[in-house]
Amino acid sequence: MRPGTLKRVVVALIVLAIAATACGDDDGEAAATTTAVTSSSTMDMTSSTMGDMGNDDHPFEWGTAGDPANADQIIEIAASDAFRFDPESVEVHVGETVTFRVTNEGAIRHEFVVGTPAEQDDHEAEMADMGSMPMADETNAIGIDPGETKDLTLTFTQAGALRFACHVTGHFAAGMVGALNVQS
Ligand SMILES: [Cu+2]
Repeated sequence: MRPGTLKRVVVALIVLAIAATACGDDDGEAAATTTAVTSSSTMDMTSSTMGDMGNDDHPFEWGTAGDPANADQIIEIAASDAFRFDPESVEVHVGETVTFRVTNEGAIRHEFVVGTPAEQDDHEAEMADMGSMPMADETNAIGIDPGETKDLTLTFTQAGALRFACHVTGHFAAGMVGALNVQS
């Protein structure tokens, strides 16, 4: 057994033990699992990257998950292989619950991620670190397969200039980003 192997096995066992006790819904336990995973020497990720990814149960400064049954409006958006959304700009209001109904009209996978310009830049950097691994759906993000239509419902709590963007490798850089203006 090489010197590093035992440590790796021990870390793996700790990760398994913590994962087994985590129920999934509890934020604290989920965070503990994330921390344990990032301490493994077999993972080439920084803890800050994983920490940012574990926030899917938390509200954002600009909004939170919305109840589709209480949506004030449904906004239909098409994603295309030309790396564009149609429409490229939408407006909503503070206090509104909005369902974004996103249709992937292309032949490749796209994403619909809502956030501030800074959050979009951070997300793009994270995705670049992770290669082409598809992201899991989160409060503010969905992945849409070719031909699929998928809903994302958000309640907006703060006015501001948000963006919706696709972070499949190369798409954001190619301009697959739109404006989401939250009016007061
Ligand atoms: Cu895309």
